[in-house]
Amino acid sequence: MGIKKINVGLIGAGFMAKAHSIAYAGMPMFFWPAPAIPVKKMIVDINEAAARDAKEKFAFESYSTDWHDIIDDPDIQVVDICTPNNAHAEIAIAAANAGKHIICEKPLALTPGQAKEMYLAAEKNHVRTMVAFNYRKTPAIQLAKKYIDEGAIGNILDFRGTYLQDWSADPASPLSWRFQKDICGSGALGDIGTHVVDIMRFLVGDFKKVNARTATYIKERPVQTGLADSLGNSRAGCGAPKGIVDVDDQCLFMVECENGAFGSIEATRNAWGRNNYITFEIHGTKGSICFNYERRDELQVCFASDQNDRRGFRTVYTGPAHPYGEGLWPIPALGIGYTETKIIECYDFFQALKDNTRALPDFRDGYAVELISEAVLESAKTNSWVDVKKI
Ligand code: SOE
Repeated sequence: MGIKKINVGLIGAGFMAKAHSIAYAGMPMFFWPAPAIPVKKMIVDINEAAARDAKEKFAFESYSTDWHDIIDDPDIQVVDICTPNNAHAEIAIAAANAGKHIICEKPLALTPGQAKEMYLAAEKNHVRTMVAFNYRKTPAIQLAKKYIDEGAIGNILDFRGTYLQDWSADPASPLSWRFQKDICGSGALGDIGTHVVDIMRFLVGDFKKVNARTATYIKERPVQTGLADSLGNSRAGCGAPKGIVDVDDQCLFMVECENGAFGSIEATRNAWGRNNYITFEIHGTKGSICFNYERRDELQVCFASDQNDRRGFRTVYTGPAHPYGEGLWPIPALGIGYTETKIIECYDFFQALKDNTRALPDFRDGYAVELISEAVLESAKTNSWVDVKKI
């Protein structure tokens, strides 16, 4: 059919490499004719055994322990960064300077300064970018966006969002890179809070100011043995000496948007019993929308225009009639998973390359989120409202 093949080099062989590799393989199977056929050329990890294993497991053509091999390979057009956060900037800037398109895991960088350099390098070299805030790709969240854009819930008054997990609630769970500021930048805020920030920016609009509290409840943890991030497996840290946690375990903040809407966002990885509890509720002048990722096929909506003896929340199960539905499954509620969000992300990225348009959310959005994170941390430190800097 003459569909273009685009070669991908992926850096970092952990959990995200698995998600992205499945997406490269699955995207053309869902969205046909595909905007491109991604070809898994090379996977890199500093741990040779992990790189070798990942090549076989995720079906790459080759592997290396040096990410420069991807940058230097003229046959690779897309660089996919799935490393811990502290490596994003250097790799992305090198990739942009080599003229390669980039998809980078979130949060984009350790600081707004780094994010700005990444964004500017991409602009200068005219390469396309995407930051992997995949949850906004959930069809139910895209449907929420459609209803909002159509005016179905009127002007947005407020947004209340959470991202709650419990994998770090056990003090015996190990000190992975996600608790070390020089590697991750911030804790619950950067790791998961930024997903909700991205969703709120997508659905409600730009942030004007924030007022935040952060806390670190577990101040030291057993140093992790082994390289792979074990995401809270307390056996991985068993008996090891302890190291300092220098990032937030929890953050909670109020938001005022440029358009006047208010919001609140809460993120923690210490909420026993909560697994991947991304929720939001949006109230508008003509209706409300509710979402819970743990029931991600469903969108709860209430329209004020409904006759008042039957007004209330109704459940819409996403399916073929909804965003991306033509490519996904033929019957509503067959089930959208984490994989599907990554497949849609991959589809949007390659579609943008084909159309030569922005692949949203891109490095500009990632930079905007970094400016918000900076304001949140500053607000928590100074105990005051802080204006979010403009790009
Ligand atoms: C750990 O909190 C984590 O893997 C996040 O880093 C991801 O962004 C989230 O999707 C799942 O949880």
